[in-house]
Amino acid sequence: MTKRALITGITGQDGSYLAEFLLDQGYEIFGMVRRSSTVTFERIAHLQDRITMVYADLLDQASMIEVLRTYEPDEVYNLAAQSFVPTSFQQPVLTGEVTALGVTRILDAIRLVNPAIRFYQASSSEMFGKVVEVPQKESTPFYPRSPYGVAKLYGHWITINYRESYDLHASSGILFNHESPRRGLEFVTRKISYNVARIKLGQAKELRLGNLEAQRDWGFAGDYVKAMWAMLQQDQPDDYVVSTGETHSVREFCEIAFDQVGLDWNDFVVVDEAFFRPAEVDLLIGDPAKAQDALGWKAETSFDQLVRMMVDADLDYLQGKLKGIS
Ligand code: NAP
Ligand code: G4F
Repeated sequence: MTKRALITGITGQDGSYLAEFLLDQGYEIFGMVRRSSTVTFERIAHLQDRITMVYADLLDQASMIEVLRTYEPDEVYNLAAQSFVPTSFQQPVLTGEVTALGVTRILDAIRLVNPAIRFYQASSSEMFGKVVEVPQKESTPFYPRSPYGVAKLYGHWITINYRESYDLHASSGILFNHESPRRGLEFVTRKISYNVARIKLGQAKELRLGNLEAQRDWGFAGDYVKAMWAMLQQDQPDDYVVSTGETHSVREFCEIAFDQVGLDWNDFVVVDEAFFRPAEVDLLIGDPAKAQDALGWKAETSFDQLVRMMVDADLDYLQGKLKGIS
């Protein structure tokens, strides 16, 4: 029988890759979108005729109960969130409502409508924050450093709580940073690749960034959505770190990105205090051993490939050869 999946956050980076992957697996896809005065479907424009769009909002529990009743999914992937760390410092309450309490709203909707639905929660390496162990694994204690990280930690624990209290098949993927040509323009990787392309094409003269020494375990989003799916195919729900096992600095990202277009990053990058955060996460590096052993999952795209892919895609995008990534 055809499996039915509901994806919240389908208009986001991960939602678009997960929808592609699940369609390839033969799923029927319901994409949860919120009302907007402009169209937000750019990342999924190429899939729109193969997806059923359903209107609901993580802030509105009744809308989610209605969606579950009407479309009867077998699996729910909760990717929706206020996901940008700096915005979480500016809008901490909204971030808590969406990114933290939104998870309870959807879990409770599942409990009420059909507890047999399998649930994926998009947890985050931001929960490790000021890391107390290197590398970070499933058992590493959490120490979030932003309202976003705190909200994700709530979402993580409420998922575990509903699993233990109501026997839901609810799993969390503790995903480390993952990027792609479809990454939002405000995140550092895409900000770099997009502006490198603009500089190469003569559309910009400099690139203003914050902390160049921050280190992240960066992978490719297209690889990571496969781990989400694999978690829901297991007999038992669980939590998994999903990462490459390597870490690189923002500076290294710049070096490779400018190298891809034959330029020296030192000539264009300007450090600007405006992009520093009230509290920083200095170093993230995940240990993906559990995901590798239990799910058979492994990151397939190297850091170098990722950076160069993003720069090339932005060059194409700015020259009108590629759509759907802004
Ligand atoms: P993203 O591109 O920012 O997408 C976020 C999605 O959430 C968008 O579709 C957005 O819809 C939707 N959304 C926001 N508020 C909503 C609300 N109130 N009701 C319904 N939908 C709402 O994020 P992403 O990079 O794809 O990440 C997917 C998930 O993984 C997020 O939960 C993120 O926090 C988490 N995560 C991401 C990473 C990473 O490195 N990418 C790592 C760990 C965890 P609109 O298009 O309408 O704004
Ligand atoms: O790209 P970022 O904004 O991502 P961040 O804060 O690591 O969060 C992302 O990854 C999390 C997983 O760990 C997700 F849960 C979350 O939703 C999001 O997807 O910043 C990365 C690093 C930071 O240390 C930041 O201080 O880059 C540094 N940075 C330096 N200059 C900058 C800039 N970040 C941004 N956004 N813009 C800059 O100009």
